[in-house]
Amino acid sequence: MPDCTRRPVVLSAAIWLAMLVAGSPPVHAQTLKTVQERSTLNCGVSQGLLGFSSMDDKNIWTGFDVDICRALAAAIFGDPAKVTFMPLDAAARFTALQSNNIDVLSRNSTWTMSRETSLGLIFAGVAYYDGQGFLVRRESDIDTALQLGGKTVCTQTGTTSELNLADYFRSNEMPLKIVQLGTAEESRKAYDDRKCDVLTSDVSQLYAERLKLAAPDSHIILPEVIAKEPLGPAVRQGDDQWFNLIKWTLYALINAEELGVKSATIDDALKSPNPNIRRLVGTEGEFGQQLGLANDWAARAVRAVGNYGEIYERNIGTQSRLSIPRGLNALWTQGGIQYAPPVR
Ligand SMILES: N[C@@H](CCC(=O)N[C@@H](CS)C(=O)NCC(=O)O)C(=O)O
Repeated sequence: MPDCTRRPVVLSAAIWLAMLVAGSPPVHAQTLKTVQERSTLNCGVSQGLLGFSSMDDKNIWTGFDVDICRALAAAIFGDPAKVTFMPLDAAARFTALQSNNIDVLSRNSTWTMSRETSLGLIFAGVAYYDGQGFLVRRESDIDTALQLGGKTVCTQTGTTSELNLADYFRSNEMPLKIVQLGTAEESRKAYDDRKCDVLTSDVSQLYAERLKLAAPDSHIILPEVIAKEPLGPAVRQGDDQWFNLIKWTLYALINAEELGVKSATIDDALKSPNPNIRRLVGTEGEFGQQLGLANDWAARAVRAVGNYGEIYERNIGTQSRLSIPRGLNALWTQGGIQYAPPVR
């Protein structure tokens, strides 16, 4: 089964070779310049995934993935509003990046080897360590994934979820009936309408989708996590400046949490004598300039959306309806694995 139905264009060796022979940088280099000239960042997001990217009742995009886009806009322009959100389904997301329709993809996308080695894309880091799980009806009396043999499972086309699902059933020698749907909404509806016994996707999404079911409390997430799903922003290969900008803005948000730099206290941080904080907020060194930005690039991002922990708690953590525990996404200093290299 291919990774996507509408298959993203695999850049052929011939195209790469032609680029090299011509001695010119790939056509998609200098993304920052294009973004600055356009005065808005084109950010690919999901079409409607509570907590990650969805429109609120005032038609404003909100969510964890959305805030990464806003942090980038704040870092680039000093204005978190300079983002154009481009909602994409799973199958269309990588093609949108390849064809320059978006500058960055911030859409619950799993970092896998083939998405880098065959699609010409590169992941800038892990914004959210996720895993794949299963949602079932409480009344089914199923309490482990090993009882799922012969059940009908709903999943979304063009995702890692459909591939891992097949692997898991095959390796446990369980018969499987799959119902493949095009969007998250269709999957949820099919499950709610009992067209399938099980819904599978990234666990974070199961939390989000459960809230939208007719009777959320009548469904449980099984304890098994059957695959690693490291989610993060992706860009095109061949533009290292842009790649660094996305990567270091994400790391800046994580480092800000570690250093206790928050949106409400950013003005204090700008006066801090702590060298780690000074480098992060740009009162020492020229780290922003080296990215092609202003030296207070990270301070702008944190002022606009908060540090990593603030973004997490507001959208998907304890202050949100999803209430997903930090778990693996806690900082390495707090028992998790979120760990950003230093700004120095
Ligand atoms: N992380 C996985 C799954 C991503 C994915 O697209 N999942 C579906 C739900 S099963 C989704 O989020 N859909 C949102 C949408 O269609 O807007 C991947 O990168 O393939």
